[in-house]
Amino acid sequence: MFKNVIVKSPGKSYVNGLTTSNLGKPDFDRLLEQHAAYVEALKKCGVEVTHLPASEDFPDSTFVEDTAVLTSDFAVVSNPGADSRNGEIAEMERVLKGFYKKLYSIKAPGTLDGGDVLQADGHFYIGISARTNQEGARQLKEILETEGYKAAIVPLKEFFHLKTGVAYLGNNLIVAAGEFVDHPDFAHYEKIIVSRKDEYSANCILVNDFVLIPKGYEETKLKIEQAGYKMIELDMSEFQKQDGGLSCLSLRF
Ligand code: CIR
Repeated sequence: MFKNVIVKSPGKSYVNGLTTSNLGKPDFDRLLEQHAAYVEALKKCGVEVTHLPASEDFPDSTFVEDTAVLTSDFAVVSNPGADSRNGEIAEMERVLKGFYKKLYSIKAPGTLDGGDVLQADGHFYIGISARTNQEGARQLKEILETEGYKAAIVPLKEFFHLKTGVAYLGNNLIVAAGEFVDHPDFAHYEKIIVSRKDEYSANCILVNDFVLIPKGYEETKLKIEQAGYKMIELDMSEFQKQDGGLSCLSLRF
């Protein structure tokens, strides 16, 4: 069970953040509404929400997931691979010191974005992407193994971050899209397979009794409901425009 989440409001500079998508400029008012609905959904899941104020100097900093990897008893501050985002970790490290006695950090030349790290019970998967390099992944693997977890490094072929295409819902069940559908590292899991057209919905999260998924992906929603989960759907359009998924907006621990 998660007790806590950390979220961070998007600032006005959000619309100038990094993106590879061609979905248009985010609408700031809709963005704030969508962020507020996300926070309300987390509260419904029974977690305590630590809500950080916006930082105009860091346009992408609402995507807090990329700044750390958290477990119940230690935190790893990441070293984000995009220059414009790297400074986000200073605030997060301060915040995490309020929750954790044991903090590790990923150090240069290693880079790592939290969006490339998936936990499935005692096993972590660490993606190598445009943001996470081999050295960053190696450092995290070493930390996790020291702490008694298993860790596997997964080079990505097509997805932006590892969790863009795969989620873990507990009970040995993953939600997989694209390159992860037949990936040998995930062969031993039960799978909900996400179709190409619904690919964005592979980035969903289990928070205690609910699965949060982006709105508008009926096929995936139905499959997850049929697997016995209660769902909360969230409009994510203004986050999707900046390559952000549902998991990216919070750190859960
Ligand atoms: C970025 O390019 O860093 C942001 N615009 C989106 C980050 C999304 N984070 C994630 O998938 N974990």
